[in-house]
Amino acid sequence: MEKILILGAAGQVGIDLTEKLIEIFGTENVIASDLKIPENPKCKFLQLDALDKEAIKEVIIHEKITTVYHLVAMLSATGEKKPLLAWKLNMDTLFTILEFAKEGLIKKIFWPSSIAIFGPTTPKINTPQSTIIEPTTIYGISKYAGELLCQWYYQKHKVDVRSVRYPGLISWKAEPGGGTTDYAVEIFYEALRNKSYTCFLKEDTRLPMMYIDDAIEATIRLMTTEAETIKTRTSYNISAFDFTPSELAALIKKHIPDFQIRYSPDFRQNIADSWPQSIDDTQARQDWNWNPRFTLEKMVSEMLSKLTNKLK
Ligand code: AKB
Repeated sequence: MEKILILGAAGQVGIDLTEKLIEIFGTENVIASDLKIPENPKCKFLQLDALDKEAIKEVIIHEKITTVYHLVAMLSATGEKKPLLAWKLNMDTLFTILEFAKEGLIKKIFWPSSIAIFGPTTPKINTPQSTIIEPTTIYGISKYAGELLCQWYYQKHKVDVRSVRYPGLISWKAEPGGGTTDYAVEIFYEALRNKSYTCFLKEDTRLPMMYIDDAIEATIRLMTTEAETIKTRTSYNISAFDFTPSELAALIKKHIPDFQIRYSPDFRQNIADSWPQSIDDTQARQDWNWNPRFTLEKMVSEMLSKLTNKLK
């Protein structure tokens, strides 16, 4: 039986992923950790700083951890404001976990990459798995360096590290923080609370996005597949749908007719303009049967109904 440690369990992916892992592996086999203490931890929770190598090592040994889900990262927008800290947090923590696997302390690692690895020279429509990759944000640079590190540890040291490139993720249990795609979550809160939203991206900025349930499904599917079927040891493209702020607003208006959107683009516009508009995920579909379940329309209905309950 696997014994799992989640680093970054209180973040946007961590909250939903922890619940799913408990459902699959049982409460006794999952340990959640973060700097931030969650309100209602659903399993054993440890307050851990991902930069504290010794503390993590102790937990891994003491709890006989076999698998680490390493979700800690500083995202694109905050990373541009704190580049040195973003690099340190994103790279040092990955090195730590990869080294533990190399030493034989753990058997398997999940580490997410992002569409942020792509840059202005990448083909923007149906961006292929392998293509020109010249990211222009610190976050994107750190994620691409991380992908190559993962591949290096796999090839040189047989470390079983697996990864997907998340697009913008849309979730209702946890709010994202510090990303460029965060508007696609904020808009739902503001639509329900104030019937209006001022978007920090231009109305026609198209980005690849995914509902959180599909992101969790992709993560679990990749992590539970046979090691031999995983042909890509950098990170897999995964895709669900893409939209612009004005298209999303039009869909929200179908449910909330007096909803209004305004646009006031800020520094995040440049970041968004450097990223793809849509992603080709053929390889993930072929290698481990990836297939998203949520369409854009289904995601909008689900977000509005879940958040309506949450905000009551
Ligand atoms: C961000 O906007 O920085 C993230 C991402 C696309 O990885 N959501």
